[in-house]
Amino acid sequence: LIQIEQQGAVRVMRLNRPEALNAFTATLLAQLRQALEAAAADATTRCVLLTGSGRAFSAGQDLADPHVAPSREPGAVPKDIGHMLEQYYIPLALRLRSLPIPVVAAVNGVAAGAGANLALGCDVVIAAESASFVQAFSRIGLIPDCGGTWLLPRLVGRAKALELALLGDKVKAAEAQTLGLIARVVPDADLQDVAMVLAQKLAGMPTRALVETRRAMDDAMLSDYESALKRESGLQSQLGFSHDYLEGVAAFMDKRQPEFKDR
Ligand code: LHQ
Repeated sequence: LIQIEQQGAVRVMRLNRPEALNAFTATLLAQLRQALEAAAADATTRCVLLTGSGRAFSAGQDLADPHVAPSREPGAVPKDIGHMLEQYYIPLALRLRSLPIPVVAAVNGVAAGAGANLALGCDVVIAAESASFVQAFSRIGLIPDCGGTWLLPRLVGRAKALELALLGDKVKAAEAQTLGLIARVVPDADLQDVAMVLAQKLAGMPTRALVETRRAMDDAMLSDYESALKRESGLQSQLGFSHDYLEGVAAFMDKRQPEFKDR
């Protein structure tokens, strides 16, 4: 259900259930998590590019999946759909956010529900002009999950976050960019190429510094200014001992291209 392709140091993961708009089943979610683990464990992979095949990035949880579909039989025992989050989505969202390499999301079409929020949790999110984002949860009586309640107000502020989450309307890529929900919009025909160039660029950069930047920013969201300054200093100390710092400064001084290799 996931197409995996290696292009140099970039591992492309393509959600591949196009007939169902790449809606998530337990199997697809397990495969995605496994693919992330494999990329994390492979020392030659320095960036992940996550995208979808067909006309959607992902329609979110597959609502026909027996794990979550409420039974319509009278007297049927209701399911605890929270299990699906505990067992599949939370570990996946945590792994995406803690991966030792950067993750680019190339949103090729509609991203709804968990599909939207998993994409928005990636490090750099770019989208095709025809892509869109839908906080579909409220439409079916749920709240934003996969980090939506955390991500949305941080990305776009409380007023817009609540508007997006309460109304559950489709937001086009251009508006998503204006709001600060995503980084960049590109013409449909260019999405895969632009995403690959971006991913290759990140793959050639000092991976540890990139990953610590992500972590420091996430941590800073929860802390005061002085604590953030001190955490930056602690991380800077560690990075100062790294090969990539030595190499980066040496290459700058020698006016040559650096060769980064830490991970
Ligand atoms: C679908 C789906 C879908 C099944 C389209 N499932 N079939 C976590 C854990 C526990 C519980 C619940 O949730 C979660 C997290 C979540 O992700 S909750 C949110 C789940 N997702 C949604 O509610 C989105 C539902 N889908 C839509 O709103 C629309 O389909 C979108 C906006 C994605 C696309 O709209 P259109 O481009 O107009 O396509 P469409 O609606 O015509 O869909 C095409 C087909 O895909 C259609 O089937 P059909 O047999 O008529 O061709 C849809 O029923 C099916 N489909 N999403 N999530």
